Amino acid sequence: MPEPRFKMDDGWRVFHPNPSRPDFHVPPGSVDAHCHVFGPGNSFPYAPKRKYTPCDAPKEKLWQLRDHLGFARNVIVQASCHGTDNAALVDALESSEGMARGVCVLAPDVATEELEAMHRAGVRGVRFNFVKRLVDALPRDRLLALTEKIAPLGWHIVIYFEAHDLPELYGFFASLPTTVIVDHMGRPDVTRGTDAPEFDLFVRLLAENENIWTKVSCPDRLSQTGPPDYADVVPFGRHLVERFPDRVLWGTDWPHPNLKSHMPDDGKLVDFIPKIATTPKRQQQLLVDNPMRLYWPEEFER
Ligand code: 0GY
Repeated sequence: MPEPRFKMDDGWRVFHPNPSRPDFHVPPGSVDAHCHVFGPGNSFPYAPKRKYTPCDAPKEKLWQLRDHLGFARNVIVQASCHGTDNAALVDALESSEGMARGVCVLAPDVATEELEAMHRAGVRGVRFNFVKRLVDALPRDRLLALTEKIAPLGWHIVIYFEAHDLPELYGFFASLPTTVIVDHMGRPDVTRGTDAPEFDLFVRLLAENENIWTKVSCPDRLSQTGPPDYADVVPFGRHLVERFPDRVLWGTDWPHPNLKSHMPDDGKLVDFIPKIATTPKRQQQLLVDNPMRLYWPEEFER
């Protein structure tokens, strides 16, 4: 074994070594629409400007988890520790036999040929990250220039921000011309309830902009009451699934970067799904129809 080139941060929590098998059986063809691959760092070095150094979380482990949880497909999102070098992502997509799609992160000067190569590998979106502890966000004019670059490919935009930053970002998000997916329900403060002004503003963002979707993911990041039930997050997820049933996605967020409180058992995260998508119809929309329509439209016939 070669010496590891990177040492994970002190206190970094490694993904669950042995997740339980979920009680909830996901529908056939389900998509885990938010997960990551990290490295391995010796083959795919972490970015010099990263804000954290994770444990390696290679594609083979992701495929094992997919099969263990009963999922069929993945959408892999480029994480900030890899910066704008999407090589690990592309490598995973290329070895997925068409069963994974990707969301990349782009430098403003990305070449058209590079975008086209990523498209061939299965990339279908770009992520704009506004979470200050993770990245120094690009100025808006550069992000808008990127939206023009991706337009010919029909890609969408994934946005990641925290609820307290939404008032300032609202107008920018509403102006985006593509389908837009908001990560992790816009990261509400769940101690404040679903009728708090911040969550209300987030719901308004979706109500007023039919091109904006959200991932009802990451109860483990948002919860104060904690595992295994994440009970305080249920009303938020359920509200969004009921109000916007054809604009919601779900993902494990494996390997769960930067979690400090605990490392979730991925099987228990799957058992969270029927609490927020309470009927077979809603589960089919959340786990199959919506992600297939967005990421595999050529295979989606409904
Ligand atoms: C997530 C959440 C986080 C990390 C990243 O790109 C990233 O590094 O997205 C986080 O720390 O909240 O979606 O993986």
